[in-house]
Amino acid sequence: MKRTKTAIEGMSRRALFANTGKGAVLAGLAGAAAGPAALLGVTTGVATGGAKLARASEGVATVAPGQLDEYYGIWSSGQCGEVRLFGVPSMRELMRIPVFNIDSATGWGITNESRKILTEGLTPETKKFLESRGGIWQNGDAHHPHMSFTDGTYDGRYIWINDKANTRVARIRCDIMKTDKIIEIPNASDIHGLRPQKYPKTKYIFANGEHRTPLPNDGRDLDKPENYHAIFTALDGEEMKVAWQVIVDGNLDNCDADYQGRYAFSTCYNSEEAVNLEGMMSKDTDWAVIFDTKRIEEGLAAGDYTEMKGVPVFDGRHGSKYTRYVPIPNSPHGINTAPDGHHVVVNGKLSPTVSVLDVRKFADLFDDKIQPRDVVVAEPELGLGPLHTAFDGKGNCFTTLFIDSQVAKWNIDKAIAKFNGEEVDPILEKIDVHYQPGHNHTSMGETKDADGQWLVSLNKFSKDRFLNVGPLKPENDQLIHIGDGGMTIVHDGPTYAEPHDCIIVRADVLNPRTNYADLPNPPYQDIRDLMASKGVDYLSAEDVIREGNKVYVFMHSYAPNFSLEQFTVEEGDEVTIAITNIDDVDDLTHGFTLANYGMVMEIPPQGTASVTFTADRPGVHWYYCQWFCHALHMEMRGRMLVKPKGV
Ligand code: CUK
Ligand code: CUA
Repeated sequence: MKRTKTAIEGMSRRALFANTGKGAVLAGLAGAAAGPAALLGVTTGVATGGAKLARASEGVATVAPGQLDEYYGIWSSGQCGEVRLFGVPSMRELMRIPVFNIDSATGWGITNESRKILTEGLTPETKKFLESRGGIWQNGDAHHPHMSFTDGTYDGRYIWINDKANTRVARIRCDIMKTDKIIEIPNASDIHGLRPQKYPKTKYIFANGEHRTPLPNDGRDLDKPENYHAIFTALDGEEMKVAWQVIVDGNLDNCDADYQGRYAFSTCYNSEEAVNLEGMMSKDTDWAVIFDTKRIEEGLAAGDYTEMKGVPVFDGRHGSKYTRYVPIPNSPHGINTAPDGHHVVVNGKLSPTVSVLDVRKFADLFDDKIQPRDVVVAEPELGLGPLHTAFDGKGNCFTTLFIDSQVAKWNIDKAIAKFNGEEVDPILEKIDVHYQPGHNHTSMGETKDADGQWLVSLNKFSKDRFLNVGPLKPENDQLIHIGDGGMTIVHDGPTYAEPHDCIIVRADVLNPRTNYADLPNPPYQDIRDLMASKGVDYLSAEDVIREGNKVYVFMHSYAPNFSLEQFTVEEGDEVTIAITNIDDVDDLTHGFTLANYGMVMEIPPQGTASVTFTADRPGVHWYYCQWFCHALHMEMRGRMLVKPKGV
């Protein structure tokens, strides 16, 4: 196949030489030579090793058609509200998982099963607020997807993600890759940073309430910012219930946890507690706040808390025994624990520095044997706008520099040596990224199994990197090879708004099912129970059951048929349609779209899905399968006949 050389390929080579100097380029290529098979072995149509290397550095796909990736990338999507699965290193988008959004393909937000998940965890106030607004939130802002841990590494059970827009935390079960729980966090306003406990097995999910509001936020203290508070939440990730909360000083931004299972920590900006930009930037320092979960659990047992909306809330403001505040230069943003298990990198944002904390000093800090700044063991100056840091598991860090549009690679030990007065430069290399990076992530880099192979830089701007698609441009997620020797950009990946964050998980960690047969805790349990209570077998259902003005339409589907070709209801009936897909062929999903009624659902292999609506439009309404399933897929349809009232 003839391939046209693209502008990107032409550019990146030049950019590489221009930015890093010849030595670094050669070193980079040497690094690629030692790289994994994914980079070298499967690039198609290139005969010699030298040519492969050159092309790998020029941005060609690195996983051939039909080949599988070595890693799953689990991407957030910002204001799209969903989670996306990528293959790494190919950067192919594999799937989207609706979470906080309404999804037109799967009927997420429309089916009974998804609406239950979207509503059951809301507070009574929010439920009431949404009564006249369709019953569910129509949007979300999903930033931080993180997987469950066992012993400091991913265990493939769950993914949790925050919703900044409507103060929620959701959980995705990894056996079917679907959202199974969503809860609203009471007392907090806008959940931002989120991380699971890493050790011994994820119990708490730590979630930062970013914005400061009155507590409770019920109309009191409207314009008295001095009475506003931000709140930190630990929720039980298994139960999906809030375990406890802590009121803090300042705005909470991002958070992380240690590898020992005791401390969590968050960046705080706006220590000024101002309500406008000027005020928020007036001081030179903000802080990182450290939470001692053991002390908090002791406080819980001792009843040393106030209950607010059914949740134990601790006062963790300055002077509390449950927290410590470590001064950090101006408006820190990301906070990342290194795979060495001891160092925590706090990214300066408005300061060109990152501050490295040593968790081994936290016990002394809580015992007041040392001062807060004594836990800072290094503070290298890296460049302008450090936002987030990733790790290679070999003592090196990769920090995004938003303003400089670069990633800086630096060494922790060297940074510590420099902090202690030695004449060393901790910065090993810098690479241009395109453009303005936010989060970045290394393969398995947020676990003790960080393997130092790949780095993804999630860039906020793409500018001229892709064909012009109008004023709204995609973001640009760049794949960078980081094997020994140097960083090399190997792929540009446009993404739709706005993946803040991702994790890169070894493929063997995740083993999703291919169908819903004998699924534990299935989302459709309620509807199957309802069918059984009416004497209907979901596998052979073809029943229309009327109870007053409620009509139950139970079907099964098998390509290319619905078991009911038609059914009749009366105008004003409350209709519940449930369909089980009995096909047991791999990858055979059916759908149900009820035209001009706004009803749609995904009917997964050997799963059941249901919708309920009022049949308030008389006439003939076709329903059809919207998932291409068979040569006669277009014919997979039927009619709902709605008799006008009084006829
Ligand atoms: S935040 Cu967006 S770049 Cu929400 Cu993790 Cu840093
Ligand atoms: Cu079933 Cu298309």
